[in-house]
Amino acid sequence: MNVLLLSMPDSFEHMPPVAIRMPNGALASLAGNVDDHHKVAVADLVLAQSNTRQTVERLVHDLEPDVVGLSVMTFQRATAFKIARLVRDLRPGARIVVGGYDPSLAPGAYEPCPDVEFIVRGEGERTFCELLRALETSSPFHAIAGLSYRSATGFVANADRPIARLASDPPRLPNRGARVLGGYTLLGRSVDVVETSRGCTYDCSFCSIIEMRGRNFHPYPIERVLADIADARRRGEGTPRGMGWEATACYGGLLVVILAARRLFIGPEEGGLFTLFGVAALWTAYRKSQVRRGQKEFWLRQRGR
Ligand code: B12
Ligand code: SF4
Repeated sequence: MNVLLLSMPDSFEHMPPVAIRMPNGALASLAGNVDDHHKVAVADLVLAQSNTRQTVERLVHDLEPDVVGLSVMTFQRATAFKIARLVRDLRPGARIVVGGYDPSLAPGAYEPCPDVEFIVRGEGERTFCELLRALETSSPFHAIAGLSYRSATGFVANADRPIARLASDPPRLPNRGARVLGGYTLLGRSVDVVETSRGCTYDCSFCSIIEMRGRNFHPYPIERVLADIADARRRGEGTPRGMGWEATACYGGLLVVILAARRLFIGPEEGGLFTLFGVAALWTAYRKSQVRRGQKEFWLRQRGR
């Protein structure tokens, strides 16, 4: 089957696309874990913010997807509905699946969007793989854990899928080769993401992670992390050198500029803030020197710690 996986174009607050255009690691992970005979394409629409409609039209036209998957965070829900509608208009026979934080945490919110037929709740690799098998063989959906599927009376929610045991039974590596758009950058440098663990043992009030998967922590085996880094490097989207610390460095520099501007235009800052910026500047200089000495760093995508 032809499968098109889309992340939403919306960015928010401290993630303006001029500074950060990250690949969605979840979609590459899903692409790497479906059966090999499927033709999967991943498109991060944050790379097409200014021409989202045209990009979706082109992708649907060129790739003729049988299944379209949308990865959605809460603040992206309205966009997801619009994109689902657009896909439905362009390709009425495509089966539309949503996954990610918003559909997992608020599946009921998708009842009024008739274009969405399936919700993958929680971790998606296995559920999505089994859904594709069921669609391909016209099998029933009721035995697929973690799936909600639309019936005449609304969504039917199957049992939850247990959390993946990453140490003993990790998903296969992400398929970065499935990406069909390019230009991922962090502060002007190419970037990629590598997953080291899932879950968290904390419970910050603003964070959805405990609600999403419970309070737990699962690291990948280190060999798997190294293989993933090697794959990211081979694919060439990210240059695994100094990336994480460049971010620190640039933020530090930015803070100093903001401080200077505020002192000039607003007046002296309080001592605490001044100290904070001073520490940031020192940290910046320290990390910059390490990067210059060739220290290799990555933007590690880690759920929790
Ligand atoms: C790493 C991370 C980032 C990285 C993203 C790296 C990347 N692009 O991959 C960066 C720093 C860029 C980032 C940015 C933001 N993030 Co963030 N981020 C996380 C973090 C720590 C891990 C997410 C992750 O990669 N998990 C690993 C992957 C494999 O798991 P997953 O994403 O859950 O995907 C699985 C399932 O959800 C499902 N799935 C997901 N999509 C789909 C789609 C389909 C079709 C299917 C079938 C399944 C499916 O299957 C996947 C594989 O198992 C989480 C918090 C946490 N501890 O988990 C917050 C989190 C996801 N971020 C969040 C937010 C709010 C943001 C920002 C909006 C912050 C901001 N203020 O700007 C921006 C949005 C940027 C953007 N436009 O996408 C929220 C989302 C909350 C919500 N309810 O929607 C979280 C949950 C933190 C929180 N505060 O609660 N983030
Ligand atoms: S993932 Fe980060 S923000 Fe969320 S509960 Fe854990 S420590 Fe807090």
